[in-house]
Parts: sequence; structure tokens; C-alpha cells
Amino acid sequence: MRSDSLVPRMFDSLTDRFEGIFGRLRGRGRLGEPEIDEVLREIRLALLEADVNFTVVKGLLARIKARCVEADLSKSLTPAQQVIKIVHAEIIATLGGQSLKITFAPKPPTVVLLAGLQGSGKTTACAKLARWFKQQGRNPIMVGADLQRPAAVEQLRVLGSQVTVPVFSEPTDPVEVARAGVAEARDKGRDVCLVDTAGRLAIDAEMMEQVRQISDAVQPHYTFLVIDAMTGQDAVATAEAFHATLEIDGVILSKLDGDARGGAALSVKEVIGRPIAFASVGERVADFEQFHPDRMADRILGMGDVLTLIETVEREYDKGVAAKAEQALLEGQFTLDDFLEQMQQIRKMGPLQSIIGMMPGIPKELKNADIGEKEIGRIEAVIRSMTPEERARPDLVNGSRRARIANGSGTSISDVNLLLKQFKDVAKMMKRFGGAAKGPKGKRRRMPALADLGGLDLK
Ligand SMILES: Nc1nc2c(ncn2[C@@H]2O[C@H](COP(=O)(O)OP(=O)(O)OP(=O)(O)O)[C@@H](O)[C@H]2O)c(=O)[nH]1
Ligand SMILES: [Mg+2]
Repeated sequence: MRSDSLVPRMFDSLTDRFEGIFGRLRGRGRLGEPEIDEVLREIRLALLEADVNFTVVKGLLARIKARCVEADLSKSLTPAQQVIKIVHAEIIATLGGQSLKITFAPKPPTVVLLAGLQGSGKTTACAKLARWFKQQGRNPIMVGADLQRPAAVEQLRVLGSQVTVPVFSEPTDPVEVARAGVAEARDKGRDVCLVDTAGRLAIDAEMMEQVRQISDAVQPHYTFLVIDAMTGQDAVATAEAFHATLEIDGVILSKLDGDARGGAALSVKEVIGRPIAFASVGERVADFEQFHPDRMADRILGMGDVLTLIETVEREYDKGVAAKAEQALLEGQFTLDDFLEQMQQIRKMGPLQSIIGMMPGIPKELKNADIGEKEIGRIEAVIRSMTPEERARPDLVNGSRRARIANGSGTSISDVNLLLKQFKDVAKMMKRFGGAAKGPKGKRRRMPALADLGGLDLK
């Protein structure tokens, strides 16, 4: 099962590098200039290897260095934290600082034009964006102005029915269709009009002229350039070329779910001076999100998306249940019922994958693992088919009981065996945490089961 999370895989290796660099940095005491220079060299290499544009890296490193000097780290008692803070802030700035705030035309419709190379993901992004506007309470229409490819309008219609947004097109010419589409939006009271245009294999004058004519005809409030993040440095060249003709307002980065190095994507804002507005991270219409530079920086630097995680946990995690589980494990009486309760707490917080993606320090294999809701459902079914005694003392569950439990829960004996084994593993791990909780420093670990989900093979 695919998860619902929007964790771009593209920055995985860069994240690994940063985790390594920062890990070593934390292990150090005071930092003199040579040590700082070494760290900066490592960061520079990591960024270049991730395919971040050379000029962008140069500027970024110069700013980081200047701020390190200014902070006079040699006198600092927490130099590592300060360096990390500076790098963090500068990466956010490189990504554009703040997320693009979409405003709406006082006189509807708000016209949005999508441009980009062939196959960059324009048509897909058009539908995803229409869906996003609907979620904002808007009433969009899509206009198929790609008459280049015979099936283009049909593709848009199929997507339109998926996101339940109407599509306007007619077999005239692209500029006419776009103009008529905006008029249609006005007549039908549609307040957002998204115009999908044709792409070409390479940037050519004719294509630029056509999209410029469409732009002149519809006077878009937003012109978004769709860039395929898999295309590396070409993405930057594309952005420059389009921006020279079209006056881009923002970029939609597509295919961030790919496994290419994503650094080029990070360069776009610096190169054309326009922010990344949205990120497209998969083929499904839901795989789309507004781009938040701060949250993206957190993830790239391996800090997880702690802000969102803390918000979610505070909102959803029942403190009574947490206290009870902690007590149970301190007393060595953690039962399957406690286990199930913990699982339900986690489930309340949303798709597991997105929670794990937000947690710092979780290995990337785990972030990519398919841990789904179905599996929790299965665990729940098995536990519910047990008697209260069995839940308290799982070693009571013998062979014939396992068969009956499997039967009763609509699972298989191997599912039951697997769960019992997982529980045993977790219980063992809980004991270790229990020891730590009673340790001399009195530092208590919260939510051991959540933190230890990594020990589970929830397939
Ligand atoms: N994995 C992944 N695939 C995507 C994403 N966005 C688009 N695609 C796929 O990329 C292919 C091209 O997408 P389209 O939306 O048709 O691209 P386009 O720019 O409209 O293409 P043309 O109209 O031919 O220029 C399709 O197979 C999409 O499903 C994404 O974010 N992730
Ligand atoms: Mg298209």
C-alpha cells in the first residue's frame, strides 16, 4: 500500500549527508576557524553532489561563513548548535523564505496559466491545482489550450472528472481557446480559471511565442512554470529561458518523488528570483502540496518536520493513555491491550508514513517502508479476537488458540504468530526503556512505543 505522506525522496541522500556532518559537529567541543572551514567544505561538497547549482552554492556558503564569523563561534559554548541554526536559516532563505501566498483577483476569475516543457507535468499539475483550489473553497474551471497533442484535452477531461472540476476546450486555436475559456469561467461564475498549455521537446521560439500570445490574451494573475525536478541542471536553464519570455510568478516542482538528486530544484529560487509555489510528489491527484521553505529545510537537514509533529502529537496524543502505558512498562506489565491502545493513539495522528517522515533521526529505509493503516487494522482485529487473559498474558496463546484467533479475526495463523512476535520484541524493548526511565539522571523517555515503531515489521 502506498502511504499518503508527502515526503520527497529526492533529498534523501542530501539529508543523509547533513545528518552525518551535523552528527560529527555535535561531537565536537569548541570550534576554531579551521574546524568551521572544514564543516563549510563538507556542506559545500554535499550540496554540489546533490546537484545544487554552483553559483547558488557559492552564494549560500559565503552567507553562512559570514554569519559564522559574525557569531564569533570560537567564544561560543554551543558552537555546533549555532552553525546548524545558521545553515538552517540560510537554506530557508535560499528556498525563498516564505511560502507563496495566493491572493485572488477582486474581479473573478483569477486566471492561472501553466507553462513548461513537454512532459514536465503541466496537465497533471493543472488538475492537482484545481483540486487544491477546491479545497480552499474555490470554484475552479480548467481550460484545455493544448491542441498540439491530440489526446491532451481528453487527458485533462479524465483528470477533471477525477477531481470533479469542469473542463472547457474547443477545436479552434490555443489562443482562442484560452480567451474563450476565461469568458466561459466568467459566464458560469467560476472564480478560478486554470489554463493548461502545450509543451515542446526543447525550448524553441515558436513555442515561446505561442505561450506568450496566450498569456497576452488572458492576462493571467499567476503564471506557474512546471519544472520536472528529475531533469537536474536543465531545470535551471529551462526556468531562466521561460522567465525571460513569460514573467513567471512561481514554480511548480513536479516529480519530487523521483530518486534523482534534487539539488537543481533547490537552485531555482536563487536563479530566477521566483519562489517554488507548489510541489508535486506523485502521480495521484492528492500528491501535491504547497511548498513551505522552512519545513522543506527541516526535512533536508534531517531535522524532520518537528513543528508539525509536535503540533500533531499535542493535539492527538492522549496524555492519560501515555501515562498509563508508562506506568505499565515501569511495572513490567505491558499487555497487548496497552499495545493496541498505543497503536490507536498513533493512528489518530494520521497516516503513519507522514508521522515517521516528520521524525528526526529515523533511517530512510524506514521512511520509505510501506507501513500502512491496513496493518494496524489487522493488528487490531487479531488482538480483539483474543480473550482478556490472553491479552494480558500472550504466552497463554497456544497452537489451537492461534488457529481460532486467526479464524475469528479473518487473518491467518502466520499473521497471529507475527503479531505475537512483534509484541514480544516491543515488550523487550520497552523493558530496556523502562530501565532507562529509572536511570540515575531521571530522564524519562516519553512515548516509547511510538519512538520504537522502528522495531516493528508491520508488513
Ligand atoms: N511520479 C510522478 N509522475 C508525475 C508527476 N507529475 C506528473 N507525472 C507524470 O508525468 C507524465 C507527464 O505528465 P503530464 O501532466 O502529462 O505532463 P505535461 O507537461 O502536461 O506533458 P505535455 O502536455 O505532453 O507537454 C505523466 O505520466 C504523469 O503521470 C509527479 O509529481 N510524480
Ligand atoms: Mg499536458
